[in-house]
Amino acid sequence: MVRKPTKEDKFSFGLWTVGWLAADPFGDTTRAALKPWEYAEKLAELGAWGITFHDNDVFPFDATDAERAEIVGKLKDTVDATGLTIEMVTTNTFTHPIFKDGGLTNNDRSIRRFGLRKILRNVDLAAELGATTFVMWGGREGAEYDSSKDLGAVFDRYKEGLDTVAQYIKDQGYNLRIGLEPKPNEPRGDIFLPTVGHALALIAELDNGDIVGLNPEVGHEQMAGLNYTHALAQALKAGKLFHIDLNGQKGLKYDQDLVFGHGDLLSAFFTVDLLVNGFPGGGPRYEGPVHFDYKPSRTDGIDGVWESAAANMEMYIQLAEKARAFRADPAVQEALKLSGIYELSEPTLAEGETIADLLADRSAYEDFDAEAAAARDYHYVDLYEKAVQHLIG
Ligand code: GLO
Ligand code: NI
Ligand code: NI
Ligand code: NI
Repeated sequence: MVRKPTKEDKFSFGLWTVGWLAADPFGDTTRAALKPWEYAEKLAELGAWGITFHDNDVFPFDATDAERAEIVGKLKDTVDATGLTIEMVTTNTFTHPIFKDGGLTNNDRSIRRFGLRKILRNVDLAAELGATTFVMWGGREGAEYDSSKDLGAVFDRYKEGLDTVAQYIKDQGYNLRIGLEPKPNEPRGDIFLPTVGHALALIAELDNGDIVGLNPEVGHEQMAGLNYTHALAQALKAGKLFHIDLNGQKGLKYDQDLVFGHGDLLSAFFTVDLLVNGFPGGGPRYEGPVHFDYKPSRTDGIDGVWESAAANMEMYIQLAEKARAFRADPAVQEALKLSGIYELSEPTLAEGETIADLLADRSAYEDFDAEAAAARDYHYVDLYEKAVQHLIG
């Protein structure tokens, strides 16, 4: 039996996850819609701590101010009554046909201005509801044809858009940070900012990059054939891991949004290992919410929605326990030493050593026995096997 989640676990879910009605490009919806607050209520019952949403998960695109206020009020009442936290708010700039060529990078300036206004309006709402992260997934910022865009102007407009939103947050004095969510493709043939690395590079060029970081998603990095845990590590070291989207993906295909751990389980184990244990040599830790961005299977009904929501949390709890046991195991600690894991924390040049000192150190090169060093056995397979044993044992 896996223990029940508590608020201390800081599990949160997008309302669009459990709220996905399972329409796909080839088929109609397979489930009926509940009200936003009904999803929230049930998530709280299952042990979630927080919820997140797009503006249009809660109220329609064309809602009047009065309708918007009424619906948001109802959700807020449920959130308060259940003790949930609205930790992140995000904007839908992808569903309505106006955004078919993107919001911030649309070729049509009037649509870029409309997109910005929709985002800023939602920044106000995020702040009002106490959210601390504002995710921006540029799903429609992309192209199918290389001739569709002035690719130079694309990055000027992307930066202008992000800087404008970040500047507005600062001007208003909101306690909000922006989390960019990279994705390589789907719904566009190619999406700009396809990976965590691309996003980090763009953030470094922003005027207001200090409050812009990342919201990396498991499946998105894996759709690019990349290692999610490595992406988290680099974002962490850059001080940019503001938020996470956990889910599951099986290889290079469409965005599956499976339950966390139901894709590459070993990769999920090492992701949780990094999140709960940090780097072996110390350093920045992720302290944010454990946020799930998955889709309940199209073949499940409403009971399956709740089973799958619970499965995400169960998976994380189990992997966290196993990852802690793995690091605490004396045999593993021995193996870590044998593999040289802790040696990597030692700077390659000694403290105060100059490049001239390095060049003068004959033991580092002239007298160095490269053949002997090359013969070192790192025992990485045995170390990995110990992790596998902890995972399945
Ligand atoms: C789609 C994305 C999407 C974002 C959401 C939050 O693949 O994962 O669900 O996470 O729009 O901004
Ligand atoms: Ni996604
Ligand atoms: Ni996904
Ligand atoms: Ni996501």
